[in-house]
Amino acid sequence: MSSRVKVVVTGAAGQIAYSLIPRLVDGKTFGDRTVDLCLVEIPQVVSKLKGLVMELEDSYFPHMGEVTYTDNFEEASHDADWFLLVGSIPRGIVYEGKKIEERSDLLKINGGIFVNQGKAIGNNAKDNAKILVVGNPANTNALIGKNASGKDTQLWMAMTMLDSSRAKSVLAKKTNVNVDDISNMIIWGNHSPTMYPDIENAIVNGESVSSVINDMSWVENEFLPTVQQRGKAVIDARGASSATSAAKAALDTVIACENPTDINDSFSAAVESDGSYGVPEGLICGFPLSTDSNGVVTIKKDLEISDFAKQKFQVSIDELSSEREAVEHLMK
Ligand code: NAX
Repeated sequence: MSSRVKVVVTGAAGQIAYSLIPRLVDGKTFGDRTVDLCLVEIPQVVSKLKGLVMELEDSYFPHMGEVTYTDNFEEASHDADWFLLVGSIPRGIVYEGKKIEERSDLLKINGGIFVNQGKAIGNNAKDNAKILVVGNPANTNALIGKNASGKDTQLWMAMTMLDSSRAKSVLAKKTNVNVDDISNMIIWGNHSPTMYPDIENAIVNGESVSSVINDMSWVENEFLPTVQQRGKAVIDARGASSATSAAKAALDTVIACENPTDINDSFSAAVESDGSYGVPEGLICGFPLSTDSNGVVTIKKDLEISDFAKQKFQVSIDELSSEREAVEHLMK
């Protein structure tokens, strides 16, 4: 493994990035490696990044390497190892006079960005680059980007780690344990309210969480809606979408991809379906993932899914298929 890693972050002047960027260079996410940062913004706000770079310089990060900023993604993408694609228009803001609440509006506005970014990554980044799409609609943005990249050796992911962390938090409270005692918390499907957080495969101190809780009515009426609607609940409460928790989840995804996964555990992100678990090939879908000692990330295949879970998961698969249809014109 090289002693340096180059990380490109888009949406670098946004609220998630403000929490995310310093922690990329704090020596925890990439360990002892020197982290070169390339921060990307749209032309209207790129100059603000001067202030962020000043703050980074003032923060004393011994693992921080070269830090640059630009509004030219193509230029930024050269030889990069990691891309954290945060930049997009979030739900809840007013854009051209309309409050953006619907996924269809987000798809329209954000989809186009990912064609150009995908092409640049395919042409210029490292062959084994890893790309985490955070900007919503994350799964379909990743689908568009991956398709445009034309390179299968790079790993495209959409972030579902925040959903998994939210689910762990609810289950830890319910079973009166620490969040760290909950493992194998899988988010199947889309990063949207149709996602299926899988309580039956989740484990608390070696036992299935659903058998410890043993209350399917609580699962249906409390657990699932709480996790599925948490993003909206945060927007309603703070008047802005989740930021510091989203940043932490992005860092946790990077760490999960950079370090081998425990044999009894998995981590959550959406990746391209190879047909596993009956998901149509090519969809970027939330699966249980595992990283090996060479940093190769694969879908864990040996998990049982109950009929209850299959039914819920199918709703999310159908949503992903219809999102793919909606962006077919961007997939040429
Ligand atoms: P902000 O509006 O604070 O920041 C977004 C930034 O992206 C802005 O500064 C904007 O100028 C920049 N940007 C837009 N287009 C760009 C482009 N083409 N290249 C570079 N930069 C670009 O939003 P923030 O709260 O940081 O959220 C960012 C995205 O994360 C949103 O799409 C949001 O919906 C999504 N989220 C995804 C989550 C997930 O779990 N996958 C959870 C949190 C969040 O809702």
